[in-house]
Amino acid sequence: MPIALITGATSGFGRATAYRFAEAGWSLILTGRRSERLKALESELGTKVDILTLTLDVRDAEAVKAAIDGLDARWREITCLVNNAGLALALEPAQRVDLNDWHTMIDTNITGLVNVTHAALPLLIATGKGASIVNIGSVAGSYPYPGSHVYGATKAFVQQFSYNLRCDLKGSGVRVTDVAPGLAETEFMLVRSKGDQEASKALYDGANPLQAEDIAAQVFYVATLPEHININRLEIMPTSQSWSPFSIERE
Ligand code: NDP
Ligand code: 8X3
Repeated sequence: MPIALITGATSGFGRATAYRFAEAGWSLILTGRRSERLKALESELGTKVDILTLTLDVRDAEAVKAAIDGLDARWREITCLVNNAGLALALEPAQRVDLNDWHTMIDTNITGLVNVTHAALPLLIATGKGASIVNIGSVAGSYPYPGSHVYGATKAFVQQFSYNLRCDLKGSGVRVTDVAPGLAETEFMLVRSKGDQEASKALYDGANPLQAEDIAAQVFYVATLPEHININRLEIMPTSQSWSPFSIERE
């Protein structure tokens, strides 16, 4: 069975993606920082498919390299890497943000994604045709909005890094896709608001947002297309979400 390596599998898109791939019988390498959630996934999915869990902070380049380099032969033939681990912080405007929040987003969404990609690339290239990297970007990488500051900028990085990887991977058979969701109901807003359940509820209430399973279905679709097809970018919004006019300050 093919193997998928999914980062941030303990919640939201990553967790739903683990379930989607398991439904199709894929073997799974699941990572996240919360080992109790990884254990729960192991017992929920481990009866159906082979699962290896790795408690890992993607920001720790050495730990990421050691974990991936240390995979034994049975787990090295990775067909799909889903770079999903990420977060937004700081709802305030840029001028009021705690600098640590900006660093955490950059360290996770950019450095973490790069750490995992760098460590996994040799394995994906060895798999060759049919292999893919699915990077979870965001609509925030393309469209500015107040309070997006560094978060949106990290997702713009994800988009351009995905395109640039494609150039270098030419001839390897490895595909790269930037999956860019809009409003989706996960623990995302709970993390962004630093635990404010009410803020999270208020964001999603009545908005009919995307659900984690909607994104998981798209990730699975992208990764299981015939090997000659590469979707470069897949942008997905709930029907309820669209754009506003430019904001103009008048004297
Ligand atoms: P969740 O908060 O539900 O899940 C985030 C996942 O990322 C968790 O499994 C968390 O695991 C993991 N994670 C966070 N930081 C780290 C870290 N340092 N090391 C390892 N794992 C980490 O949010 P979503 O499912 O919504 O978010 C998944 C991705 O989707 C993110 O990249 C996000 O930016 C993106 N996204 C989300 C949208 C939304 O509206 N929900 C829309 C567009 C993009 P743990 O805490 O156990 O480490
Ligand atoms: C999350 C989607 O619209 O909150 O990446 O920025 S949005």
